[in-house]
Amino acid sequence: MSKSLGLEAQIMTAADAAWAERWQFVKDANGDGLITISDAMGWLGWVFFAPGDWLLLMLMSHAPSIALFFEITPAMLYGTLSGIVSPVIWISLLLIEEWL
Ligand SMILES: [Ca+2]
Repeated sequence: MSKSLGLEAQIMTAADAAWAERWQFVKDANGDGLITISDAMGWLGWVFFAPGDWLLLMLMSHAPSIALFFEITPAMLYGTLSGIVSPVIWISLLLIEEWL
């Protein structure tokens, strides 16, 4: 097995684990043991980053060679790239919905 194929398998395995964790909604977003208004930013972040995180996870799971080329890892969920991609997708979805 070449090094590239081994890395692709690793990123796919990591993406599977990250996928399960990413789509689990946790009410106590800040982990302080209470559900309060302080968790609201976590809830908003969970929704806001969803499209970008979905795209990153799909690349890691289904196109690992592309994910490796762009150095995309599960650590990038909720990160800068997802923060750039997510609003573009949200705005596109809103525009598409408006045109329909
Ligand atoms: Ca909390």
